[in-house]
Amino acid sequence: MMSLPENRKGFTLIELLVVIAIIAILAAILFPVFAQARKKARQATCTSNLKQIITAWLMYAQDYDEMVMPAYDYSGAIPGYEWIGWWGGYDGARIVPNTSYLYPYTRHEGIKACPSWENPPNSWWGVTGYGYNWFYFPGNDGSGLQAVSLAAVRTPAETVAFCDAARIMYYNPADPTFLEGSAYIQPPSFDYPSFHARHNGTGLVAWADGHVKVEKPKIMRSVYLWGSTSVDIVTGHHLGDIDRDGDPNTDELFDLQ
Ligand SMILES: [Ca+2]
Repeated sequence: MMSLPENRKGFTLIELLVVIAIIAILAAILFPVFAQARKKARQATCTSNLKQIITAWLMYAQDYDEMVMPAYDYSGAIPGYEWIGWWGGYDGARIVPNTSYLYPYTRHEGIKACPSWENPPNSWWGVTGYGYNWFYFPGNDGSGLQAVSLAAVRTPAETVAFCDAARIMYYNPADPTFLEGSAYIQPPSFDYPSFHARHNGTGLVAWADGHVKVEKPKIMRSVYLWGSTSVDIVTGHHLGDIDRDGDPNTDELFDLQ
């Protein structure tokens, strides 16, 4: 009968432990890489969503004599609640996405959701991701939302149309720092930072010329929301403004100039 040579004893406990340790070290190195890759994939989906939205927005303007898409003002629906939206009409109970201005061009409700939005969204009213530059685009002369011509936008490549957006429900007595999605983005002068940097500290912006780009949120005030919310709460939620000149009183990337 053949017997195994003396030097073939199988693994010793030490060898086994070393192998396990190496596997653990490799896993520790690779798992963050996988997580990073997942984040990047989500950002790519988000970029694609915004690209479809801004393309549909430009197509809408082409079909309506160069007048840009208006916004819906549902503020009367809940007394005291400021509520502007763009992805559907309100039927008295909820937002109906397939009635939105852009739906004939997108034919897909899913593009309104950012895959990196992890908070439970108030999706029944459709606030799951992207805010519209509602103040300058539909235009507001104090008497309500007004139509604006695409030709009135002097620098489309430097004018925000849509972006990752969320907002602090500062007047929610149960939790004054509760974050919810926002279907509108406020310009810096509103003192209501709602640009949401949910992709590794950056957020995505769709500009009026049709391109989509990452931006870093700007913090330009010492307190926010009319002096009642600390910078820590704002930055803790990854919120900020989109701005170029560092002056919170000018809306150079939002106004039509
Ligand atoms: Ca500014």
